[in-house]
Amino acid sequence: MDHYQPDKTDLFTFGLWTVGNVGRDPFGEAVRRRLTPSEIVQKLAQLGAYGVNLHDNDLVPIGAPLKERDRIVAEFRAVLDETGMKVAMASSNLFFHPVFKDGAFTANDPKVRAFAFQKTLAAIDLAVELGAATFVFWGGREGAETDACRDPREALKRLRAAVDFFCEYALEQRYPLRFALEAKPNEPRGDIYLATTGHMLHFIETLAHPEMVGVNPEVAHETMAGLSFVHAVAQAMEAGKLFHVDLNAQRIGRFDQDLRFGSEDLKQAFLLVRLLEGTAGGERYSGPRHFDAHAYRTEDEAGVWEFARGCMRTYKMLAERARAFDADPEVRGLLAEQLDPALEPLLSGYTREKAGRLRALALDPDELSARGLCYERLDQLLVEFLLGVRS
Ligand code: DIG
Ligand code: MN
Ligand code: MN
Repeated sequence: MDHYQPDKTDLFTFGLWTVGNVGRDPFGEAVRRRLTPSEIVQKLAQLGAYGVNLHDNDLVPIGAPLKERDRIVAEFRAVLDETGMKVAMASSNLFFHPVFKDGAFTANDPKVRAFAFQKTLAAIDLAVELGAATFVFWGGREGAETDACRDPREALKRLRAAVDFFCEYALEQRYPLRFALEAKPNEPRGDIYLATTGHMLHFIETLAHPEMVGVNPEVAHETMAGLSFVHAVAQAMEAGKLFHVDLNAQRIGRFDQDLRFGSEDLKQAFLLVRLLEGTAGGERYSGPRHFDAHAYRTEDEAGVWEFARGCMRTYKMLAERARAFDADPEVRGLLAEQLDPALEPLLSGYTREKAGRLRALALDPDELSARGLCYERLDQLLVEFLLGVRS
């Protein structure tokens, strides 16, 4: 019995652009043929995925006449129905066409911004028609190479105006849709506005409808910025804003590699899955596990499906390891020792009485500092569970 064979209950999703990646990069042409959306849906269904995600133009070519658009969508929906696959998330491609070379919502030319609004209205309609619950904004072109081109404060105002506009549109249309903002520090722009998930969490609080907007953090993007992805996701979860998540792998100090999930920093991938699955006792993330990643350029089509299988299997293996780790008596014992519940009530919710009791406590910093925390033993246990030498 293969315990790591995924099924729809795992909620694994892939963007059409991920397994559909043809291996083109800035220094080389495509190495694989383009798969059709129907082929992708059928193959992912066979592998045990729950659904797919798409940008408007992953399915409908930009500028396609309405009749052609409707035919393509009808054909796609038929394959979704035939396979039981869902469209979990959708987005608008506001980064590929040259018109967006100075940005989409933040471009200086209002006609370009108007085109981005027009395109996004249609993409939101498509998302709802396909049953997506989440619409992602990834502002790949919302940035600058020279900040002489516009005041970054103006760019933020334009971004806020756009997100507020589309929240109002969804409300007026009574669309059952939430929006998720995806941060990235740079690439393709020299610097991208709202560079990290932390920036996005603040920005959301400045919006007209913050309750409709969350974040879609991506492993590679926070790692590119040299940040802890686990901390970014934890902050989003604690704020009730983890509306979606992009899973992949990344080596720090490199371009956005979008590698197979778990193929680089296994310890951080373990800690991320432990956080998402809630095996240590905290809230469990209930949304789709989206692999925004692609196969190595070295791979043929068989290699692409190995890539997809590997993303899902590694996630399931890490989830099983995290469950074992957090169920281990020695691990639980070590974590319990850290929590002295007696003083907790004093350490929040100011009252004059609490302040008085805190002042009266006899606390010897030298004595406190002498205590060892046993984190070496705890982390060694993590490593041994991760390596499978403890179960
Ligand atoms: C890049 O990481 C971005 C785009 O691929 C897409 O808009 C978004 C959705 O996952 N991720
Ligand atoms: Mn990426
Ligand atoms: Mn992404």
